Amino acid sequence: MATWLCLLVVTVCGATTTTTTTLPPPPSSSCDAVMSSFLQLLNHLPDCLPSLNQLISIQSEMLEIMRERQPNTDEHTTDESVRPRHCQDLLEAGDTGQGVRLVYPYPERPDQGVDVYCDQTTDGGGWLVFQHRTNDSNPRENFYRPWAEYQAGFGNLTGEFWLGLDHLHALTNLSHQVLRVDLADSEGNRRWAKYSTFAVGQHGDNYRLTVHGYSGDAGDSMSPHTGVVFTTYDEDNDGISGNCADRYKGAFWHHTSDCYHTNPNGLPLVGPVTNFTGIVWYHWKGWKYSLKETSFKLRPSLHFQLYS
Ligand SMILES: *[C@@H]1O[C@H](CO)[C@@H](O)[C@H](O)[C@H]1NC(C)=O
Ligand SMILES: *[C@@H]1O[C@H](CO)[C@@H](O)[C@H](O)[C@H]1NC(C)=O
Ligand SMILES: *[C@@H]1O[C@H](CO)[C@@H](O)[C@H](O)[C@H]1NC(C)=O
Ligand SMILES: *[C@@H]1O[C@H](CO)[C@@H](O)[C@H](O)[C@H]1NC(C)=O
Ligand SMILES: [Ca+2]
Repeated sequence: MATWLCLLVVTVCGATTTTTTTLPPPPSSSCDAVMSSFLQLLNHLPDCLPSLNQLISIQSEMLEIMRERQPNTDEHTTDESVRPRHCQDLLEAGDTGQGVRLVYPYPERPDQGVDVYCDQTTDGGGWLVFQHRTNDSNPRENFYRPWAEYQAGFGNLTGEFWLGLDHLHALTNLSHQVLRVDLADSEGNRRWAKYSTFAVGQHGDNYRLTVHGYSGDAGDSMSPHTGVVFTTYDEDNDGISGNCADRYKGAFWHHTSDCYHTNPNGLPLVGPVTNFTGIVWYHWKGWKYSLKETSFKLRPSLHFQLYS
C-alpha cells in the first residue's frame, strides 16, 4: 500500500508539477529505499495536492467519456462517432419507428447523409430496405432504367424504389451484412429468403455480387447470382451474347447460364404471364409468374461491430 502510494505521488508530482525541484530519485526495489523516498515525499505533499486534484478530475472526466461510449446510453447525440450508419444503429439507439431515416454510410465522407427506408418490424427489425416493388403503388414506378440511374438510385422511398449501387457498396462495405428478401404473390401468400453473406463490390468492379448462406421458405433463387456483376440495358456485363437486362426487361446481377433465377427489377406485371419479363423468383413461382411485391433488405450480421 505504502509503495503504491509512493509511486503514485512520484508519478503525479514528477509528471505535473514544476514547483518541486528537489524530488528524490525514483524508488529502488529495496523496501527501505522506497519507504525513505516516501517519507521525503511527504514533505512535498502540499505541492502535490493541486496535481492530485487535477488527476482526480481528469479521471472522472475519462470515466464520464467511457460511460458515454457505452451502447444505448447516447440516444440523440449528433456526435459524428455515433452517427447511425444503417437502420440497425437506429434500432439499437431506440428508434423503433418504421419509415424513412437519415444514415451516414460513407466513412470517408462522414457528413454525407443518405435517406433510406428502415424496416424495424420484420424478423427483429434493423433492416435497411434497398429495393421495393409493390402493386399498391399507383402509378407503378418505371424500373427499366439506364446504368447511371441504377448507380445513383431512383423512385420513392415510401413507394417503389431502388436505393442505388453506390450506396449498396458503401453499406455492405462497412461490415458484414445479411440479406433478407420478402415476397408476396397476388393470392396473399408471403415467402422469405435470407442469406448470411451479402456484399456488393465497388464501381470499378461493376458492383460484383457476393451472396450465399440461404435459409427461408421461398427457395434459393439468389445464390445462383453470386460472383457476377451488374447489367442494365445500356451496360452489358452479363457474359452472354445479347443483353439479359434488355431481353428480360430487368437490370440485375445477371449470370451467364440463364441470365437470372430472380428478376426483381422486371416489368410490373401481376400474376401469371406468358413471357419471362415479370418480377420473378423462380424457386417459388417459376419463370412465368410476376410477383405482387418484393422487398430486398440488409442488416449487419455481427451486431458487436456497430460500436467498434
Ligand atoms: C411517394 O409514395 C407515397 C405513397 O405511395 C405517396 O404518398 C407520395 O406522394 C409519393 N411521393 C412522391 C414524391 O411521389
Ligand atoms: C471493403 O472494401 C475493401 C476494398 O474494396 C475490401 O478490401 C474490404 O474487404 C471490404 N470490407 C468489407 C467488410 O466488405
Ligand atoms: C394489385 O394487384 C391486384 C391483383 O392481385 C389487383 O386486384 C389490384 O387492383 C392491384 N392494385 C393496384 C393498385 O393496381
Ligand atoms: C410480356 O407479357 C406481358 C403481358 O403478360 C406484356 O405486358 C409485356 O409487354 C410482355 N413483354 C414483352 C417483352 O413481350
Ligand atoms: Ca451480353
